[in-house]
Amino acid sequence: MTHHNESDFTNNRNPECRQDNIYDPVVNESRRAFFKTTGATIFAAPSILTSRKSAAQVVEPILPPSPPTTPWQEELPEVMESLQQTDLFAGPLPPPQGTANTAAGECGRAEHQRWDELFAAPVLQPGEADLYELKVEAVTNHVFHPDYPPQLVWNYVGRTESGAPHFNPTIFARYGRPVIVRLHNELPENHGSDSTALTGFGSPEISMHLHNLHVASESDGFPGDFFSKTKKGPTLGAPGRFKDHLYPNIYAGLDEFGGIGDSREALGTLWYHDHTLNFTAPNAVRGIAAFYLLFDELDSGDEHDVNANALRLPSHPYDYPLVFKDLRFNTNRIHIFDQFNPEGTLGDKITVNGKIEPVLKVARRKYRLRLLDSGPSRFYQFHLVNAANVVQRFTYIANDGNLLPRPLFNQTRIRLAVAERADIVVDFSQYPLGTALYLVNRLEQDDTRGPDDVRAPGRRVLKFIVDREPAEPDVSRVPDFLRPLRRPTATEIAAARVRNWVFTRKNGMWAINDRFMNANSPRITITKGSAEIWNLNNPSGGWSHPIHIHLEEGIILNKFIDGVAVPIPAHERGRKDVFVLGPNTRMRVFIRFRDFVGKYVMHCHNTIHEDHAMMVRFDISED
Ligand SMILES: [Cu+2]
Repeated sequence: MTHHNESDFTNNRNPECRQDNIYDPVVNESRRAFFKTTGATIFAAPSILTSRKSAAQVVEPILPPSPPTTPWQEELPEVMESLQQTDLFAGPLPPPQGTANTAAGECGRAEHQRWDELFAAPVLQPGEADLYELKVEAVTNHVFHPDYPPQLVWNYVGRTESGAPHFNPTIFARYGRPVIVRLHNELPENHGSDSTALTGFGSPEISMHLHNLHVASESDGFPGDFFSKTKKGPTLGAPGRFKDHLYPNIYAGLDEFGGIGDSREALGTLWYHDHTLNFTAPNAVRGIAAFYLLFDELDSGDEHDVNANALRLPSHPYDYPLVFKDLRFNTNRIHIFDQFNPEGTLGDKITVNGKIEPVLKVARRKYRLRLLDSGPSRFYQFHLVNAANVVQRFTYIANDGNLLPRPLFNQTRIRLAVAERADIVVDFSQYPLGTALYLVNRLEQDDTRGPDDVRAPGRRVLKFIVDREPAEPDVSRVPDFLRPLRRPTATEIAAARVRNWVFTRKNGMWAINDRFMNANSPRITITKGSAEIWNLNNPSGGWSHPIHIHLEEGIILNKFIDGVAVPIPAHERGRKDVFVLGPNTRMRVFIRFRDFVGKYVMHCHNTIHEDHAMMVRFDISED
């Protein structure tokens, strides 16, 4: 096999490429200083390595393993509460408006697109939207595990009904009903002044991305739109204490279909996380990430729904999101992360909803479990096993944000790359009370570049205990058809513009088409309403890149490994927002760019690759 692209890149000394590197002076003085002092090493690195596990590779420093923990000490809550709304008409700040309210302390975002279609006046009127308030805060007493001391995390913090803090709350939303989230940045401004400490990682400026909502650019959490009270990203008008995000909850296809768009484009399992330029990995691994679940007439979130169209999948509280994150702890049992190393820090402790080796007690009935790999860079292959490690079966109903056209019954494994999601339905009614089951990860991975082999029995990351009969009969179901899929026609495919995107290692960092991220100007501009075919190509044998495209989902038309067409796995045959490029893999993806204009990004969602420049800005324009 050849690696001509990477060889070409090695020899490329075009100075313009270097100017494209992302280390914007406005970002962070300490990080800039770091790259200034070590820049020679990084940019002159002579060896571009194309095969894994080569002795010549520069890899992350060898860290001792995280201190041991005794498993199954803590229980996850049996009910995952949703975030309470906040009455933004009653608070000290003025209500949301279309134009950024910089006089009231809002950062200088662009004007909300389509505001006049959604609302009656330039300032929101009562009852027009669901309103939420979140503060990003430093939380100093988080417990990952009882064997580890309480310690610092950063979270989205809302309030419960009683006024108690609600950490990384799940937001429930519904198509046709806009949501406005008022996001406050209350992180300590002087955080990270000790830039060399592995425990001082993270940058206290934030940009909130709701992955992968069909949303206007100014509410998308563009990486260059980060803000704090005194600092701002290069693409934002002014710093501020807060920012209003408008989530219209319309389906893609608004311009084409009218109403609230095309219901075939519905999304279900979304998550919001920090997306600050250069600092997504440290900020998200620090804990700034949570779920946003979106419902509509089909996926109505009510298993008792009498509407004949309703799917009646298992619903709250038996609809339960689970987020996985790999963390590394030092000998003092404190979470560490190396935000300066382009190899990042591979975690060896897998947290589930912020806890190491927790227990979830379940009733004897069906559950919808929504699994999310939030990175920073570990891939998983999950199996559900019993105490004797015998693999159990379940039904796979949704990949990424989307219900599959038809459920995949009798599944035994879930493979997840960073940012991928899988919704599965597990029927716990087949087990006697007292049964213990485990979610195990069988995918080996020993660096941040990508996964290795599958090995049984794997590592247990979550324990289920079937501990009670359901309070009422289980009326939920998994119908044979879930949501129809709009496939592109042959005419649309033939008419689509084709673009090639090549994802490679470059000078010790990560590039797209030989260039690094530049937040300040678009690499390409696309006309709103057009459709394109994107060739996503990972010519390396050494790395895996889960590629995420903002705003729109795509449909994989073809997949090639080593240039040979391979079947597209069943779970990748619906819509996708993460395209998992394994080694020597290329995909042709059909995408429509609809309804909104402005700046967006495509990037590797191995957040370490992303932060080290494997990201591209694309703009959508009116014509
Ligand atoms: Cu990558």
